[in-house]
Amino acid sequence: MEDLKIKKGFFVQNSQENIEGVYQFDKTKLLGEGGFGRVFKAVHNITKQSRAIKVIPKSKIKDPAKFAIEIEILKQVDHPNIIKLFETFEDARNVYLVFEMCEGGELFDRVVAKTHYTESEARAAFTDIMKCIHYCHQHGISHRDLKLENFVYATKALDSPLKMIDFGLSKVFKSEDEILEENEKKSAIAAAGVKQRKKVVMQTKAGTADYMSPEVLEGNYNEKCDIWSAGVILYMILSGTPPFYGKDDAHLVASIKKGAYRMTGKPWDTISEPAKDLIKKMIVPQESRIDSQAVLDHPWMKMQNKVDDTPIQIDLDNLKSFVNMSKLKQVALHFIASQADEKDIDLLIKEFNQFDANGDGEISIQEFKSTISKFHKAPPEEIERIFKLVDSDNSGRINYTEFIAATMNQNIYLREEKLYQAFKMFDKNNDGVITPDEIKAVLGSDPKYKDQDTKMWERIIEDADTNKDGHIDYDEFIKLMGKI
Ligand code: PIT
Repeated sequence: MEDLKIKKGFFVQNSQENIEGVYQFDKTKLLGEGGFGRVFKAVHNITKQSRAIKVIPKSKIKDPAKFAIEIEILKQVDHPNIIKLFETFEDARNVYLVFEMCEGGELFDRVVAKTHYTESEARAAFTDIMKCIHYCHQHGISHRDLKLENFVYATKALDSPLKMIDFGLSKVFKSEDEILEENEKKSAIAAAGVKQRKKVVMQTKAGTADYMSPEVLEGNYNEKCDIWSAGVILYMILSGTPPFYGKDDAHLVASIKKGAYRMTGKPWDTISEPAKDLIKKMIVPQESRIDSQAVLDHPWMKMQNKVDDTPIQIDLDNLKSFVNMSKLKQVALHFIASQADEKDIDLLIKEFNQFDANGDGEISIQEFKSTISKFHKAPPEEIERIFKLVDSDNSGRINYTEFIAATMNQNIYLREEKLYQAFKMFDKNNDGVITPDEIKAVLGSDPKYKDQDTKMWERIIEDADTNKDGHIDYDEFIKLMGKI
């Protein structure tokens, strides 16, 4: 059971229920409109939580296999700066994707409203952007359609985090096995102090012309195309104007292929040299373009934004108690963490970022040890043991949802509606009890567990099944969750 993996994607369920019975749509609040569907604001009838729901007419789904990739990517990505997909619905006419509601509007609109950002405002926004690009590239995903419109602010606050949306054109350029293999190689190489690089070629024309790299226009490119687009975004945030333009598409394409852009005159003469240097290393031909790690390591990115960043005390006790919880409780906490509202966990997100020194959206054992040791005198073996247990999917790194699950405190997860939702997520047939088969339906969706014998699922139930009748009723579930 130690090796049972918990992945955030397990909890993104596809429902055949009538969506109108679950969510009240606010058709006056159109949040976005893409080639593939429209995004509306909606409210959950019972919990009253706001959601952003993308409605995709089935008639628009030309290539079901490609569409399935988008959903699969959205289910798997787990990063504080990437929009969260909660659940999906399907009826005769449409597919519905239920996302977290970001109230802060598009990055595009804030840039336009301000004409352009100051360097430190730009750095804050661009750091969020690069963190999710780096995370995607590390996980073998390229977005391929990066533009200002594809980033929305989580809240209306000035220091709100940005979230990446719309993976409609994204592509997996590496399989999970390749990534695992590469991670192993990387650790070996890191130990030897050498960096290595791989080459993967993608071959479709994708994206919006303004942000498109010349090699995308030619149709022969790799994930570096995202770095070009990010360079165009940085150029636009800092100056308020696009680097390439043309009176029509043909002229725009010609301007991109030529690759010349202006960085003199207003407002460029007041913009720092490091900022210009970074752009020059991003908007260049593919062969000499830097990668996401090098962008994050660039001197301009390292210039301090805020001086009042007082560290948050890390509470080792929360982590310790998570480690000792029964598997079922851990799974339920993962579910609640995966569905949590940003405002309930804002402090935990800050804590997560404090651990994640290199900003790749995951906590490595080195990052974990060095952060913990700033606050606690725990022996290294103890810290390592805790790390391994919090890393529920055994990826060797603690990801975002794992961290939130392990550090959330009871006044978040012991709320009646959270517990009820978690119970309902397991209780597929709505008969008021959770059975081993239902546990299997949630956790066994990973092909790895397809052939697991039923014993494993029974054992998960056993701990919480106080009256030993072979299943868990709501009372037993509540007791389990309340136990420390
Ligand atoms: C929000 C707020 C908002 C837009 C969205 C979500 C859009 C999300 C989205 C759109 C897509 C997609 C994935 C996510 O493929 O203003 O909370 O087209």
